[in-house]
Amino acid sequence: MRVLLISENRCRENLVPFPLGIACVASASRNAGHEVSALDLMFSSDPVKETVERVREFRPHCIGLSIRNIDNQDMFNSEFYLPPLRELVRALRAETDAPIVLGGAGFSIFPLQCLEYLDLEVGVVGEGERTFLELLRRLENNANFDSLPGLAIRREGRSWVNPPAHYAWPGSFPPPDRELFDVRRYNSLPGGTPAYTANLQARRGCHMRCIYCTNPVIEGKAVRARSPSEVAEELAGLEADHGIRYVIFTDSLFNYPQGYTLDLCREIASRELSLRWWCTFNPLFCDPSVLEALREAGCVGLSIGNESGSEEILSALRKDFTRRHVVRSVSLAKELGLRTNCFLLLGGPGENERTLRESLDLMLELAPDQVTVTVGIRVYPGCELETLALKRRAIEPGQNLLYPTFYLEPEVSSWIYPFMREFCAGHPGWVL
Ligand code: B12
Ligand code: SF4
Repeated sequence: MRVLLISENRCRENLVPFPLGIACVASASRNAGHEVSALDLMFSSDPVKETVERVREFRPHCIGLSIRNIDNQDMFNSEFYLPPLRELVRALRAETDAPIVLGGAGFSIFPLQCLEYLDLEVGVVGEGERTFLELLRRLENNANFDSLPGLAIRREGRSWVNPPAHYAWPGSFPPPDRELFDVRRYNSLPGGTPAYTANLQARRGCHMRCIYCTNPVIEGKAVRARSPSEVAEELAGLEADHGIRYVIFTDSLFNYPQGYTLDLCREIASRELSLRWWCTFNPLFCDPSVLEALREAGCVGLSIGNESGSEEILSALRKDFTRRHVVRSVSLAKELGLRTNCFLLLGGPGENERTLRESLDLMLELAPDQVTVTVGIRVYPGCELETLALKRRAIEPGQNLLYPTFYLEPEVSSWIYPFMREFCAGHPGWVL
């Protein structure tokens, strides 16, 4: 089949990521013998025009549309990304009868809401490779796909999601296609504005239970890691084949499990790459041997998801680690010369003036290179925060959370944002 795959992400907040997910779907589709055309709208000056032109040229039998971001997750400067996407879908519908299949991280959180908002029929929830191929096979054979695992369907007034059969990755799918979606366009070094960054994934899944987080919903709760040599080979290929100098790992828990992380770092170090990389670091699994191995393998910095410096808030968010873990992680990383970016997620359940002060004091004491601050927590369906927000009447039963919705503790809601804006302005390295 002729398959057109579109990455619609045009968000330039934070770092601008290579469209890794749809690049995975592209290589799986090509391997299965489909003719694939790729369209990355990040760099387009007129996305609708460019998309329509591509459809006329390529005449796809099926269109895959990846939705990474729904909004910018910023309570005080909220941007909702779906209205321009609706225009794009309308233009596609006017041009072709080819089925339009949705997928991606944002879509997987809100499958039925996205189908409704965009007035479409079908999408793939979670891991895309296998389900999308099976859907293509059934479309090609005019076969029924109503009960295909991993599909969300909306038709004739009914809508439903078929749970995925099981998660198949890793190792069973080919590495992402970085030619069709051209990774060379994502080759800035840190500090570039915006910073277009290449990326790589070694593991999927997270077994933790932080109350606000969608990762276990998107990727599943079981941590599944690829073979260290395969990941190191892919990293080496980014440097050798595409000239990439800097990479971010997308794994949510890069330092877990410890044995795997050590093996992976050893494999990467053995390739003697000049490329440098950055990853996440969870304070709960902090071990000096891991930090040393990371540095030896070319890691230059860590995103440390501490979120708070108050024991009470850490516990309310179910972070499963304490201040002691945070102190140890940041101190050890700094001793080893790794750059550190700590995160503060403020205004969640139980936040008050004292807990806020504890967080600020801890960050001032540890002095990481950057503190990234978020005020107000985005409420997502299926997360414990949703239940809590309902109980506290911060949201209404049945409220459509597709439209950016946040939890902000009433006790701090009137002053915390202006206070933090001023605080960050007065502290270099603090970003709100
Ligand atoms: C890593 C990450 C980042 C890194 C990216 C670094 C980099 N260079 O890649 C950083 C920290 C920079 C970042 C920034 C942001 N992020 Co972010 N990020 C993630 C994370 C953890 C992983 C994304 C990823 O690359 N996964 C790996 C790839 C392989 O998986 P995938 O894209 O999901 O693709 C698979 C499936 O979805 C599916 N699929 C994908 N496309 C398609 C298409 C079709 C047709 C089909 C069938 C299937 C399919 O198949 C793929 C392979 O199995 C996700 C959460 C998550 N677990 O998904 C959040 C996530 C995507 N981010 C999110 C957000 C909001 C942001 C920011 C806006 C935050 C901010 N204000 O700064 C920015 C936006 C950046 C930008 N310009 O786009 C939200 C999006 C939801 C929302 N509310 O919009 C998520 C879901 C986290 C969350 N809160 O739930 N992010
Ligand atoms: S915040 Fe991090 S550790 Fe917690 S559930 Fe999400 S990905 Fe896992």
